[in-house]
Amino acid sequence: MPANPRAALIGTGPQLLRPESTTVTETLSAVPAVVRDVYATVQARDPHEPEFQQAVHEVLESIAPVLEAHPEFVDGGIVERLVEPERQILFRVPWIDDRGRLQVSRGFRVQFSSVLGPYKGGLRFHPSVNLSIIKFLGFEQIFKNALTGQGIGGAKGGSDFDPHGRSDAEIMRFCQSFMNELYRHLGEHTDVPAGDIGVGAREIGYLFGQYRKITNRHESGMFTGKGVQWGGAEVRTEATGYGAVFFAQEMLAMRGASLEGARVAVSGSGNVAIYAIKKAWQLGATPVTASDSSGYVVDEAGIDVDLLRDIKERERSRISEYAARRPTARFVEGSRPWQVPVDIAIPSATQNELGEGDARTLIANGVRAVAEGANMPSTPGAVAAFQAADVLFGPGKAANAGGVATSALEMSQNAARQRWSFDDSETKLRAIMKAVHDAAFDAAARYGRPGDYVVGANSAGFERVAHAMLAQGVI
Ligand code: NDP
Ligand code: 2IT
Repeated sequence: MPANPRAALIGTGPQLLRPESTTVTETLSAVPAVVRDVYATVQARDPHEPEFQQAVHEVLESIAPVLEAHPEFVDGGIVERLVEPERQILFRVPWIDDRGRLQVSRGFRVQFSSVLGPYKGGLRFHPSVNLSIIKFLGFEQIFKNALTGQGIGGAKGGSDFDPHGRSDAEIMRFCQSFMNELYRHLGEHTDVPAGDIGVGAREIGYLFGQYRKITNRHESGMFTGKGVQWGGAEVRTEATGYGAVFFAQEMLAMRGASLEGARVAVSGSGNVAIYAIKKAWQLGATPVTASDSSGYVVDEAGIDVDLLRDIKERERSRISEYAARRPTARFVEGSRPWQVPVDIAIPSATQNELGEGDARTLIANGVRAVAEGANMPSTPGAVAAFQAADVLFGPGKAANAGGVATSALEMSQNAARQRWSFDDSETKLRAIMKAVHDAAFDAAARYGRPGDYVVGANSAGFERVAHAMLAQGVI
């Protein structure tokens, strides 16, 4: 093992995922000067936060027509306030590894906005986590959560702790230490975390258990994504991947098309990817790729989702193992799946994993729709290329909103001490994804950009947040 495994990972992982520069240099020519100044302030205040700047730039660029139609949002300082989190918590997470050595990780929770409800958003455990990543995710979460139409604010958190290769006992000790600090900032009416990269059912169990022990409260609605045996909602596990496929289906339906017979490229092989693959099969498509941080597999017979789950979820092994056990598949090391000719792409691994060059390859190969399962997986250049080529493009804020929307359903069930069936819950998810699609589609049309789901999702989410902020005064 290298002397500093975390430094080694930071050095290699992001390079694989940075297909091009994502530095944002464009001016925001269409927005009011005061909003351009807000962006300049963000750049000056947070110069070391490129992902946060990228996320802010995209939203500000999209909402120019909203600000023109609603001068009260500009006068009310909505944008100035939104780019500054309500609260940021940074903390030390000391823990002891299996060899008895002390390790110190860094913990984060950025509580961006509680204007629509308790702070809500996942926790990410990955060595690349830093304040820029958590702030970009928390900022996106404000508008995504507003778009769902449910009463949930926006937040994100996590740690630079790397769960890969750690024993269950190490994961548990880490989660307990993480919660020893974070518990005081959480609660079913205050802040309700869930999973994200590196945080699944196992981690949520340990985090919830420690919260319960420290507070002496079985407060089931303080975390979502819990096991279905102890307060978790049916369909929460499947919701983000299923929802992304439902969103693709809605976009295609606007053009009289469907998923039937389509070839689909999915990236990632975690929670979102696995259930996107499963739902794509159920709707008559053939998902042909999956990936992880080591490379991708292409399987012309279609991805065997049970085998993928065995390898990635149960064995926590590498994706190359899939090709080793499946004669129709091959493994391509150190690369992403965007060279494979497909009709539909569902990037479901991480931010900036699909660059402009990848987008051009997908377009040349005939891609018709892209639904983002991950948060901000497409770079700004890739988004522009898809839109210029008239490819249907569903941004993460809309396309992956099914996960957090089903978290809100879990909170409702916990509050009412009810349990809804799998089928009822999936029907609700299906309806929510249609409503999210329609809200984005309608807002795009209202603001003069028909078919532009980026403008539509950002505008519809922003409108809801801005009205609530104006009503609630200068907070
Ligand atoms: P998981 O941890 O379950 O899976 C993540 C997958 O992405 C793994 O295959 C992982 O590969 C790969 N990956 C992660 N980081 C990198 C990286 N730096 N480079 C290459 N591959 C990487 O996470 P989820 O499936 O939950 O999350 C995937 C995406 O979806 C994230 O962007 C997340 O923010 C977003 N999302 C998740 C929601 C949810 O409900 N879980 C809801 C909405 C969005 P490896 O195994 O090698 O690490
Ligand atoms: O990015 C996301 O929306 C999530 N990781 C899910 C958040 C949640 O609270 O369910």
